Amino acid sequence: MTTAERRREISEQVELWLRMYRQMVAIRQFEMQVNELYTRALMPGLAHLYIGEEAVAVGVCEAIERTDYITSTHRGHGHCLAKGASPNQMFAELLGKRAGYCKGKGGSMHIADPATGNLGANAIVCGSAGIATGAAFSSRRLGNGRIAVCFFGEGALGQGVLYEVMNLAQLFKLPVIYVCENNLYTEYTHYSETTAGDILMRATAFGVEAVSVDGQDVRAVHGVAQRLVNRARDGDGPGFLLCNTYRYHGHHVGDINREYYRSKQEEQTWKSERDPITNLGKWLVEQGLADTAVFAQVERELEAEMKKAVEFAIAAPYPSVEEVAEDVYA
Ligand SMILES: Cc1ncc(C[n+]2csc(CCOP(=O)(O)OP(=O)(O)O)c2C)c(N)n1
Repeated sequence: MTTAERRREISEQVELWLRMYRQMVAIRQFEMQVNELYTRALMPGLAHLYIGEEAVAVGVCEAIERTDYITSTHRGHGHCLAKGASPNQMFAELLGKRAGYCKGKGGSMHIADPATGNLGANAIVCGSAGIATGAAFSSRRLGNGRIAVCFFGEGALGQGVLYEVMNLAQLFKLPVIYVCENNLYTEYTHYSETTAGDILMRATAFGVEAVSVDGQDVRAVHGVAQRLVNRARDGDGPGFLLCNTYRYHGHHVGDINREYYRSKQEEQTWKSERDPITNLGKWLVEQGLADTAVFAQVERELEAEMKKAVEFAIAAPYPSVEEVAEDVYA
């Protein structure tokens, strides 16, 4: 490699890290606005915040193309944003407005965005494993080179469909990556009370390439995801990525008193020692690649952007009564 090529490679790397930093801040600022909307009773229903887990969606989505597919979960805002969804349309959907992704009829847990390859969130735990695997099957049949990423929480490890699809995916060498976000709790129960044995072995039993990564380290998530994505695209079959992470807020926005299932001390330790945004920032500064003023600026910009998107959604009209049954299939 020539010096010029090496320089270009380094500058592309730095660009990627700064982009990932920005994306994580965007997700956090979006979610902080969601919490605010809930607290001010402006949002119908509940939402499940992704704050604390940003490095997973961002690290993985930066390893795939816009044309690749993702499927998401009830805790899906981060996945949508990382794949390129518009905050205006997302907030509009959350507030039940016509400008939303599902014309206001789906809400937080049903956001889909075909333009960015997002096949949809799913309120059923593990509900999208079959959809992602089917998308990978169609990619293989059509030979279009696309891969599918299936995000799910560790609670989905208890669903049989996951093992049916991993079996088929490995037999057919499908280009699908199963991304398990282990944030330790399935609602209010620690995963060790519901999940026997070793999680990775559940995938390796089928011969699926399985890797565990620190889900608070976006560079690590991105690196491992890229390797699994490359081999899936090359026809080497599915991957399973276990991301060890943590949600800072409750299971949903209304889950305020959590001490009966986890301690304040535990929450504090994750926030102060393992925050994905702070730690990437620190590392960039230590490497001399950015200074703290840049981070403050990014935060200000994204806070303003998300507030503007909220204003857009609040001002947007509701769907009319005549269209209540339109686009509703079940
Ligand atoms: C099939 C099914 N069973 C139960 C529920 C109720 N439920 C909603 S979220 C949830 C916990 C999900 O935990 P996990 O998959 O670990 O995701 P996390 O909320 O931690 O991101 C449960 C049990 C559901 N939505 N679907």
